[in-house]
Amino acid sequence: MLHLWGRLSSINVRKVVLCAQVLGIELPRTDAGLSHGVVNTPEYLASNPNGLVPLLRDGDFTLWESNAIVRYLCARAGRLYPHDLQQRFNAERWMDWQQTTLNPAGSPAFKQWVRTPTEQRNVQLIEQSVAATEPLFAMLDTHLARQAFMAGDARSMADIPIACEVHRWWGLPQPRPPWPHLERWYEGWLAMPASRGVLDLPLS
Ligand SMILES: N[C@@H](CCC(=O)N[C@@H](CS)C(=O)NCC(=O)O)C(=O)O
Repeated sequence: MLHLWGRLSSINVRKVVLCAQVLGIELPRTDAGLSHGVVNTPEYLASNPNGLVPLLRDGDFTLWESNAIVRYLCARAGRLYPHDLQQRFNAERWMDWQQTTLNPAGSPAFKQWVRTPTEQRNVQLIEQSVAATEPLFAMLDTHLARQAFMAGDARSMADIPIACEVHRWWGLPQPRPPWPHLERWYEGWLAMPASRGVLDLPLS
């Protein structure tokens, strides 16, 4: 019944695929967005008027916004979705932070390094993006020095979008400071078979 639309080169699609794999959910996927098209068809726009990916269908129900989809899949599976109200909102808070703070900080460097031809690359934009992003990863490193996972002692839905951000940042051809606690947490992700096909993908 479940189906996903979106190209795997999108961080927002990768989040959903990683989530499904961690939950052990079968999630057939149709490539959509950029060169794949689909997102501007009337049928697609009827379900997602933003014309963006990802889009999830579950029977008659459709859902867009990647972190909402991650929440939905976890709640539907009854896993990685904290039952305790305060624990749940602890996780929610990190997901909102990823979307509103970490992602906008790191996106320009990603777009310049990966999606911009060398001769058009804007080094200043990369430097600004690095300057905005490194303090955020340092903050995550401090956070993960105190606890094993983003929202406490157990992996939760909050770890998924952040893992995809780390995957994208680590894939850029630039040096980064040592963040040992963040590295430890991310190595835990890479050791999970469920991360394969997502966190080992080259950026594109
Ligand atoms: N806030 C939205 C952002 C969705 C978004 O911007 N998706 C991008 C890919 S990361 C997109 O659809 N780009 C146009 C395209 O692929 O055609 C979400 O998290 O789902």
